[in-house]
Amino acid sequence: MPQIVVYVLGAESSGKTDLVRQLEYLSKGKLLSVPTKCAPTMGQEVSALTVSASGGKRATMELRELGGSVVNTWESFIVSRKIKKTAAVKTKFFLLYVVDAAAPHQLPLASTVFRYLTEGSEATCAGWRALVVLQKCASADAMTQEEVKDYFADGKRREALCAVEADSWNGVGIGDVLQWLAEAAFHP
Ligand SMILES: Nc1nc2c(ncn2[C@@H]2O[C@H](COP(=O)(O)OP(=O)(O)OP(=O)(O)O)[C@@H](O)[C@H]2O)c(=O)[nH]1
Ligand SMILES: [Mg+2]
Repeated sequence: MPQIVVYVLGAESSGKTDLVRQLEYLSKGKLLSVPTKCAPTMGQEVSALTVSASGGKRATMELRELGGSVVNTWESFIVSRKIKKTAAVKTKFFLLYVVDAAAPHQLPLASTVFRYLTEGSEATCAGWRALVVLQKCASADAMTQEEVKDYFADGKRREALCAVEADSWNGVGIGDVLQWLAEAAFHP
């Protein structure tokens, strides 16, 4: 089984830490049912998540959230983790890109950074499986995934772009994110 590293990126206050907490809870069969307070992530937070796939298969992955306030240093964090790859153990990298569905004003910057990190063969996250997580989807006037997808990719990339609506305050879509991670983990 290859080593799996999942980067959780997104603008400040988009809901990354809250999402990670709910993923950890749901992976243990529980769900947080009250809103929680999270301190802003200063730098990087690393945790482990175990996901289950069909047939009883399980995979443990390393989750790395980078705070939105250090967006200027995301690349150097990622590059230093990529350098740690050893020839003996294959490492797969995935990206959970969290977007605040209730903050349309953040969309231009959020999508520009996503494209910068993922588009083109030289991009830092080129070739990674990526899921755009539209967080806080139960908020009033939340944007839908169809409304935001055009910002994040064009043409064939747009058609292939995976996105999910989620709300970590009530658990909506958290199971879908876990399922996406499990499928990605066991995809050849
Ligand atoms: N309405 C709503 N608010 C949420 C949800 N998830 C998180 N929040 C709130 O959004 C704020 C920011 O959440 P965080 O998880 O700390 O955001 P973050 O993306 O980790 O922020 P940084 O670490 O600073 O980059 C907090 O006040 C959360 O309680 C959600 O599903 N719905
Ligand atoms: Mg955080």
